[in-house]
Amino acid sequence: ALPSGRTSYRHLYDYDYEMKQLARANPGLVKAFTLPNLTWEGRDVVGVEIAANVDNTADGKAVNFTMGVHHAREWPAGEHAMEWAHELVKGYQAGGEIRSLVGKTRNIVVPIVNPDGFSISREAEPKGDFTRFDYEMKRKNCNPTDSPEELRTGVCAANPGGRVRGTDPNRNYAGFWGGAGASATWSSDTFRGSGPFSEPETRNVRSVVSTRQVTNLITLHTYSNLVLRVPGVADVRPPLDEPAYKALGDKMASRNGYASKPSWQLYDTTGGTEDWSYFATGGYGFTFEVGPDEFHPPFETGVVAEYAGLAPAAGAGKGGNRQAFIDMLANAADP
Ligand code: 0X9
Ligand code: ZN
Repeated sequence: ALPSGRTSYRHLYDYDYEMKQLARANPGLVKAFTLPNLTWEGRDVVGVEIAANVDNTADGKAVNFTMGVHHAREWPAGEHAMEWAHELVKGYQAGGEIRSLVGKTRNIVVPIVNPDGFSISREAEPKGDFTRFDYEMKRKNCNPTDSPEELRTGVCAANPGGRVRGTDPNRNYAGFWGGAGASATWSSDTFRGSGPFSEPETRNVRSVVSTRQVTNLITLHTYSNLVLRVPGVADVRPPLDEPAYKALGDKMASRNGYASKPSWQLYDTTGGTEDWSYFATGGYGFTFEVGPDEFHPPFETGVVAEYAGLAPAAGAGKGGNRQAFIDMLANAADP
C-alpha cells in the first residue's frame, strides 16, 4: 500500500476527486484549479495549490511546481505528485519543517499533465489488431491533426490509431524546439508537434510558469533513477549558474540514490520542459526519472513504494523522494 493507503494505481477520476476532496477538507490551505486549455479530447487538466492563505496569490512568494505524467504510460509519476500534495498538507498540519517551508512558499501540483494519454494507458482495451498492452504503453497525447485521415476520426481510445496518434509533450516546449532528439514524423513516439507549444498540455504548463513566480520545478517521469537538469542537448551553453544548479541536483540525488546529470548525457532531447522553463525564467527545473527499469511495474510486485510512493523502498537503497522533494522546497523557500 501507499502512504495514502491506496492498493492500486489511481485512475484519472481518482485524481480529480482526490484533489477536490483535499481542497474541501483544507480551506485556506489547498485550492483546486483547472488550467486554461482543454485537451484535444476535451478533458480538464487539474491541479492543487498549497500555501498559507492560498487565495492570496499576489503575495510574491516563490512557487515550487511539481508535475507528472507528460508521458501516458508513466503512471508512478502521477502517484508521486499526488502523494507529495498529501505530504505537504499533512506536514503543514503537523508543524515542524514542512509547515515552516510551506509557510514561505506556494506549491503547485499537477499530477496528470496529459490526461487523454493517461486514461487510454490506464484503461487500456484491445482494439483491432492491437492488444491491450499496445494501448497500455501509449506515450504521447491524442492530437489527431497530424495523423492520416483514417486515424483522425473518433477519440483516441476508440480508434486503433489512437495508440500512435499524437505529439510527445516533452518535445513540444519552445526550448531548442526542432533540434536533435525529437522527430518531425507524426507517428514517432518523440513527435515534436507542428510548432513550439502547439499542444494544449504544454500551453497549460506554460501558463503556470509564465504567470507565476515559479523558481523551482520538478517534472516526474519513469524510469532510470535519474535527477536530470539542463541542457537537454550537448552543443548548447551550460546554465550561467551551473555550479548552484548542479549542487541542488546532486543534493537531491544523494537523498534518493539516483544519478545526477545534465540530461544530454542520457541522450539528446529538444523541446523538453525545463529546457524551456530554465532558459525562459532562470528557475531551476529538474526531470526525475523514477524507478529502476519499468514505466509502471504491476502494483502487486511490492516495488511500488519505490516507484509510486515517497518513502524509500524497503531494502532497495533507492527511491523514496520525500527528502529530495523537501530539498527542492527548501531551495524555493531560501534560495
Ligand atoms: O525522453 C524523455 O522525454 C525523458 N525520458 S522518458 O523515458 N521518461 O521518456 C527524458 C527527457 C530528458 N530531457 C530533458 N528533460 N530535457
Ligand atoms: Zn517520460
